[in-house]
Amino acid sequence: MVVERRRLELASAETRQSILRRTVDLEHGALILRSSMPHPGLGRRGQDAADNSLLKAEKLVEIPYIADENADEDPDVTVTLKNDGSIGKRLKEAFLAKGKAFVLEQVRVFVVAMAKGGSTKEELRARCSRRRSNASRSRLAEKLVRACEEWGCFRLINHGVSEKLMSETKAVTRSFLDLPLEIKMRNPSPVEGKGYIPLNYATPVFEGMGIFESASPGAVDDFCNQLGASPHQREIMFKYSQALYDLAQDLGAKLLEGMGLHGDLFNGWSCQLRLNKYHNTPQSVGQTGAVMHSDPGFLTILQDDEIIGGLEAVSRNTGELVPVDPMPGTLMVNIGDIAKVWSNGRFCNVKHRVQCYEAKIRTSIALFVLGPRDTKVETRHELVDSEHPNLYIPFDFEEYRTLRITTRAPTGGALELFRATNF
Ligand SMILES: O=C(O)CCC(=O)C(=O)O
Repeated sequence: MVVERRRLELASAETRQSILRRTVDLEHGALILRSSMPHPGLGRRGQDAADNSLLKAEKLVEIPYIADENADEDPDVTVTLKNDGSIGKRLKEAFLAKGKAFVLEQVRVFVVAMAKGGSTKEELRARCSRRRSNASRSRLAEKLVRACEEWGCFRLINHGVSEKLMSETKAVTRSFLDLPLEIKMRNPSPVEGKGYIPLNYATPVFEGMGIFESASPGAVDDFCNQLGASPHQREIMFKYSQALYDLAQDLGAKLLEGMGLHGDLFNGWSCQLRLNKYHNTPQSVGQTGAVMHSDPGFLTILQDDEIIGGLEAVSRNTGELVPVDPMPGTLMVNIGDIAKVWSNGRFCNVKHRVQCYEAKIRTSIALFVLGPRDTKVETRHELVDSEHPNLYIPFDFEEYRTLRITTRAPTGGALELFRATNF
């Protein structure tokens, strides 16, 4: 059986490690790295007229004669590209490193099947699509883990929360934060950071409200009662907190999968929804809206302002502060202190802050997945071995949260108090 030349179209992304444009596509399992650097032949952000950031190139892959008797060999393939510039060269290298094995495997499967009399077209198509969906699911899980390790933050696209619900929730958030002070004060703050925080000396441009245990029955209703919310506002807040909670559970499952672990993550954990408003004025431009911190919990799913930037994250590799540009319709994920403990130091509890870039109100909504309510925070035992001794002793999440405040250690320094001494 002779397999003829095949024409393949491969896509490659700009690989500049730019947090500005780092996205994880939850639906299609693709990690898209978008560059904000101009690229020859492309627009300002490496995008084409249709706003696509992926670079496509047409290739010709020539495969030598393959028959059932030599289907197990590793033949040389020739790759010819129309674009033989630097992008073409990288595509070619990427194909030879990753794509070749895949293509040859498909060819082998085909050859073996044909030697046995052949599969029907439908069988082949069904098998292909099953394999593609399994492979892309686990590739996505691995990419999520890598993003947690390398940056501790990433943007999600195709996350399943509708743009309509996102923008309705933003509108409700803005209307809540525009309420008179005496009404906002009804959102109590028994513990720092859990309820309403008015503008104050320490945070002169920041004000925020909170729904503690937002996934517990009645929590959203109680919050809405405090503010005298309308049925519409109530419905939106309820739907959004549910949608984000479900997304968090999904992320937890994918992180487990990416780490090769079983069980469940985040089931029965405390969550908190926060509504944030930054009163940016001409006088505050250049000042800090939210001081440098890491998030205390495992992860935060953030709907940042769709227009006004200001969020900045610290690169784990270089220590540089990198602006995180708004990207409407996406959700930002920040990995927190508890994830660092859980992963035995593998995940990065990203340090971040919010700066005032321009004199316009900035609004954001954050779902914090905090920590287990009834059990201790501890490292997954599968991630501990003689080469990776356990870095932390088990502790209560609330105890840790209090220590972070009392020791004034907003960037995770209080974790040192729970360091194991076994190394
Ligand atoms: O408002 C933002 O974009 C970020 C808020 C934040 O850092 C946080 O809630 O931890």
